Amino acid sequence: MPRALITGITGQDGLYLSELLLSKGYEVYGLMRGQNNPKRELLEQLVPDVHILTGDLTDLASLMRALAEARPDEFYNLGAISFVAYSWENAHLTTEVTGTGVLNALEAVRLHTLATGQDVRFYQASSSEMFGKVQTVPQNEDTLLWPRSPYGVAKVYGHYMTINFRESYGMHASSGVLFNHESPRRGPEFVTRKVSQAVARISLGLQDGLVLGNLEAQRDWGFAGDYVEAMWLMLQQDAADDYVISTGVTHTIRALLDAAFSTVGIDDWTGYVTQDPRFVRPAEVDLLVGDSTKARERLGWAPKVGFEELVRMMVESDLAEQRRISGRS
Ligand code: NDP
Ligand code: GDR
Repeated sequence: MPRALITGITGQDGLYLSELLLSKGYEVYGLMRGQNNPKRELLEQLVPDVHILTGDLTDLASLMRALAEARPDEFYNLGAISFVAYSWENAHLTTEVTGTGVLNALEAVRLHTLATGQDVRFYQASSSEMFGKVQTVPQNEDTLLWPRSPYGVAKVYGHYMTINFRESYGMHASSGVLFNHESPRRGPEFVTRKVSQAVARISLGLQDGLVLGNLEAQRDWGFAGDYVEAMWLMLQQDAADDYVISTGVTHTIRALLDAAFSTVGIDDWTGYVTQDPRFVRPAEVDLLVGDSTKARERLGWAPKVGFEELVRMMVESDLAEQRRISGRS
């Protein structure tokens, strides 16, 4: 039975990836931080077969302990401070967790291999945010990186450190440059879930309106369930490498609003949405659209869920949740 250790187990991707690996017969270990993590209950409810270990990406010894206990064949480093807007206000902390945390994870795996002789394949959760002020459209594995946020800068560090460990120590370390991927499990601070939750509440008469920032930004949005499959595929290859994972189709926030409101029968949303500079970022990433030709040709990976279906899935899930919470139909 193959064994896997996942950091960021309580996040959106951690949940989908652990379900995928469990369905493939893996023994799955998840690293959870904090002495009383509020997400523990949900984790135990959704994936009761995951073995929970405590640890933190900023604490090398805790990672080494987790590795000694899990003895994984595969290590998926999904843990991060992942909210881009937050990273300007907490730049140093973001650097420590999202950037230096990757070095800690790589070092822990390297030292574990030296001590035990066990080879561990490593996955790093890199991001399209690294492309930032995009130098080509669409973006692929050769596009120059030009991050625009402390989060993006930290991810670039983790990305190059992963490549460096592969080249310096021959580690099977792959980096997935994933574009935005969403789901009903997306955190409510991210724009897709903020919109789907608000649209559900507005249609049930529980909320009057929605306040957003930049409506012109464009994102290449896919479904998280499809994207965790690409992570797993990367670690099944003979040689480690880097891959862009995306749908190749980009939409504005306005198009997201069109799709979400139309799900509840509202064609003109302008009366519900206002803009506030509070949600506008100091530097924006205007046009993200990925080219996943390499992943398609070498991994045989392609996204299954399209934009309209994804938005509908999220709004319908939030409608069901809001009906349950409020008792309204
Ligand atoms: P989430 O924000 O949902 O999850 C982040 C996870 O990291 C949580 O489990 C969180 O734990 C954990 N974490 C935070 N700080 C630490 C720490 N100090 N030590 C250990 N774990 C920590 O992110 P996603 O699931 O959406 O994303 C997974 C990874 O993929 C992240 O690295 C993200 O940056 C990256 N990524 C995501 C994309 C997306 O569109 N979703 C696109 C490209 C990259 P806790 O619950 O305790 O806060
Ligand atoms: P992003 O996701 O920054 O791309 O990072 P987010 O959903 O936060 O923002 C997407 C775009 O929407 C615009 N926007 C708003 N965003 C938020 N959160 N709230 C608002 O009110 C709002 N109004 C407009 C933003 O300006 C932006 O252009 C996500 C994270 O998962 C990262 O961890 C990951 O690396 C990248 O995707 C790829």
